Amino acid sequence: MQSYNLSQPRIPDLFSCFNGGECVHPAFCDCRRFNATGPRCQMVYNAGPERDSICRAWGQHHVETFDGLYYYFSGKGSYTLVASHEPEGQTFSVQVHNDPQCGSFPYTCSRSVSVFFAGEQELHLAKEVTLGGMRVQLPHAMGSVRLQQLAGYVLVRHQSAFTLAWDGTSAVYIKMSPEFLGWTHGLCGNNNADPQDDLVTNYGKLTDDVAEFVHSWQELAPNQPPGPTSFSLPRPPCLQQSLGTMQGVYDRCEALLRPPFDACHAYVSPLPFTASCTSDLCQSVGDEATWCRALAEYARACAQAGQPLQGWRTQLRQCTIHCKEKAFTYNECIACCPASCQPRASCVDSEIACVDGCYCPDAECSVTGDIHFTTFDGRRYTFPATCQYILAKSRSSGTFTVTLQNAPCGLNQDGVCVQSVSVILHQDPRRQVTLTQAGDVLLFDQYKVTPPYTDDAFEIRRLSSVFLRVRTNVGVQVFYDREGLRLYLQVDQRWVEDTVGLCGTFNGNTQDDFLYVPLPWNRKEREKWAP
Ligand SMILES: [Ca+2]
Ligand SMILES: [Ca+2]
Repeated sequence: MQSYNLSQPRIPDLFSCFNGGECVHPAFCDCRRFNATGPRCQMVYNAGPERDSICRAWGQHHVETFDGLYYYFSGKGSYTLVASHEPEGQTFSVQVHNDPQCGSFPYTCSRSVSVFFAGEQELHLAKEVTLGGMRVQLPHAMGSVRLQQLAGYVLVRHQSAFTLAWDGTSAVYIKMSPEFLGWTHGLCGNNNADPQDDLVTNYGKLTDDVAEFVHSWQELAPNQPPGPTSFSLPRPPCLQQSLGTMQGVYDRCEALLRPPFDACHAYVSPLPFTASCTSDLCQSVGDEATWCRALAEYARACAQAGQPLQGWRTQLRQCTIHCKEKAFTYNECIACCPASCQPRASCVDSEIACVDGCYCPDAECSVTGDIHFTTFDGRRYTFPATCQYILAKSRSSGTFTVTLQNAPCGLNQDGVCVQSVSVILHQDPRRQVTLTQAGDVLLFDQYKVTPPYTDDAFEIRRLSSVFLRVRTNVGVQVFYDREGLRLYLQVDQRWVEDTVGLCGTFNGNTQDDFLYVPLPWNRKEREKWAP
């Protein structure tokens, strides 16, 4: 409960403490509200047992270290978030650049991140991605580093060191690979699983003074002239608030202590996020978008810990996200490494589980008329060749393959039509269904069946006088209208990042739909896919 006395006149610096702390004596902060610690309540430990050792820096002022120490930092410059001090092997560092002019709205201020790898040019993540000042198209590979776009995020994976996710505006998440246990320093701490020893300055001093610690990691921005860097005592964001205002701020941020957020309390502590939310609301005068964004940070931490709070935005209507692209839907947890990814070669030990954002729901690829294709991601093209092609298949497994046989058709045989479509599961000819333009439904490429037909792998039905549907038990279905020359192939979310063929790479990015020709294919298969 509150420790202040309502009958007393308000002392001007009641909120001269951080993180929900209240000044009860000129030299004493009561930090109990959010279990904060430090002389001015600058820190909150995240005791959640399932935190995934991710360092997070969001808004302009919030950092939670790899080991789970949250602190408010009021810096307006550039800072080293994480750097390795491994004696040998690759070295790298990640810097964050705050907005020196940031005023009321911490999530709309500018922010960017620089990643430096030994022997490489600066990789700069802002609204765009640049390498040595040149814009980079994603996906992109450079040495052992791979860059990828996923929903609104840019993912940077270093094969043996870390994965970094940048949300495009203010938040950056970094997860180190196990070999780096204890081998980092910077604002993200030393990554040794002990939250008590994270505030080590760049001159090796363990301190409990957040301001001294943060200042020691300040860097000159790449194009900033050298000069004196300011180092003033940080000012708590709620310093000037009235008691009544603070009651309202607490009440709104303590939404994180109630349903639906309580479903995650056992895994990730909500207290650092409740505390950071109050700072954000004091700074932004209670702005609703800021409030939603502050709550979203806890939801992200839960999703990253494998406990996504599905549907929290529908329960708090104000926080609903409307996707710009009509075909996309909002998803709390888009897998960074799909479950279908076998072998998990592209997924390193340091993988961040998932990110939130607008993404393609189950995807549909279509082939219509004179062989007009629309890929899973919505890219359109025409490809009127007559041959057999792979429409789509799992890139990493043989779980499904859908092939297409085109043939000349039309009055003068000058058009091209789908002659047949086949669905093959587990590369097993006994698990094959073929629909032909003549109207036949064939099993194993030879036995005719009449729909409705069901076995352990397929369900074949006539949906209308013209549409046939083949549904599989692996999240793939085909709709075929032989008279109307229409063919639709639907795959569900488990196939994100795991399709190739004429339907493209299902990953929300139309740019790479023609890029992948996976190497392990044998020649016979490759010829099927492209002439
Ligand atoms: Ca530590
Ligand atoms: Ca694609």
